[in-house]
Amino acid sequence: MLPFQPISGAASDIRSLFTVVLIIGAIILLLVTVLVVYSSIRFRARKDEPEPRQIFGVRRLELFWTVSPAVLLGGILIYTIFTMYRVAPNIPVNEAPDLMIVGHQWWWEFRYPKLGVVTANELHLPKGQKFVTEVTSADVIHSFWVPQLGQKLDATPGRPAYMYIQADQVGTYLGSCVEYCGTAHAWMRIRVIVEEPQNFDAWVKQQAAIPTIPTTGAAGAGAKLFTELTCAQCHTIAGTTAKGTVGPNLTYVSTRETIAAGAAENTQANLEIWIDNPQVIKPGVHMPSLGLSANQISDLAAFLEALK
Ligand code: HEC
Ligand SMILES: [Cu+2]
Repeated sequence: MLPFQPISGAASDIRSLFTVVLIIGAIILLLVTVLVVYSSIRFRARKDEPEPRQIFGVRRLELFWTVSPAVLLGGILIYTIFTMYRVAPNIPVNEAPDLMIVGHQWWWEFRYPKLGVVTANELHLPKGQKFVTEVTSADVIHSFWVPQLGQKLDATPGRPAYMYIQADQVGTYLGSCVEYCGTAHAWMRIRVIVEEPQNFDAWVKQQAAIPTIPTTGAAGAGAKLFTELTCAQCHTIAGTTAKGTVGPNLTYVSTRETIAAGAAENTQANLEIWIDNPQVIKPGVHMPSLGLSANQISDLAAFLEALK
C-alpha cells in the first residue's frame, strides 16, 4: 500500500505515527472484544439463579479506565505534535518558492520560477533536493496529495499555502486531487517523476529552451493551424504567438507520458481523439470540440507530437 512505501522523510514520519496509532488501536480493540466476550459468557444469566449482587461503582476500576486513556491520548497528542513539526516545519517568509503548483479544473500546473519551466500534470523532481513549494488554485478548491511524498495540501484560490517537497528515491509516483472539485475530479491525477540531479538538470535545460517550430509537412501545417484556431487563446507554446493560459502549457507536451492529467496515454491516436472531441477521453472537460476536419486534426496532432 502506497502510504507504507514512503520516499521522503516526511512520508516516513507520517507512516510511523500512523503505524503506532494503528497498533495501539488494534490492541485496545482486541482487549475490549476479549473482555466483552468473556464477560457475556462467564456472567450470563443461568436458569433458576437468583438475581446477582448489584454493584454500583468501583472507585479503583473507574480511576483506571479514566486515567489510562487520558495518559495514552496525551502521549499520542505529543507524538502527533512533534510529527507535525517535522513533517510541516515553518518556512521562512523570505524564501521564494522553487515550485508553484496551481490547481485547475481538472489539471495541475507546475511552475519552476527559478528555472524558467512551466509544465502540467507531470512533476519532475531532482532526488534529494528540498523544494519550497507554493500551492494555490485558479478556480475552486483542490488538494494536492502524493501519498509517498508525504504531506497533503489544499489548493485554495487566493490563499497560497506552502510546504517543503523532497523525494529521496528515483522513480515514478502517483497522486491525485483529493478535494472534490467538479465533474472530472477523478481525472485530476498527478505523476511525480523523481530523477538523479543530472537527469533533472537535463530535463530542465530541454524544457526551458525554445523549441524549433516545424514549418513544413503535416507538422508545419499543424503549427499554422494551432495559432490560427482558438487553440492559441487557451494554450501557450513557446516560440509561437500562442500565449493562452486557460489550459496546460503545451510547449513540450510530447515529453509527457499522459495527456489530460492521466486520463489517456500520450500517443498520436489519443491526441487525435482528444483534439477531435476531448469529452470522449475526459467527460466534463473545459476544452471545446472545435468541429475540425480529419486532416486538420492529424496535422495538429503531428505538430504536437513534434514538440519534444
Ligand atoms: C477554451 C479553451 C481551450 C481551447 C480553445 C483549446 N483547449 Fe486544449 N485544453 C484546454 C484545457 C482546459 C485543457 C486541460 C483539460 C484537462 O486536462 O482537464 C486542455 C488540454 C489540452 C491538451 C492536453 C494537454 C495535457 O498536457 O494534458 C492538448 C494536447 C490540447 N488541449 C490541445 C488543444 C488544441 C490542439 C486546441 C485547438 C484545436 C485546443 N487544445 C483548444 C483548454 C482549451
Ligand atoms: Cu479535485
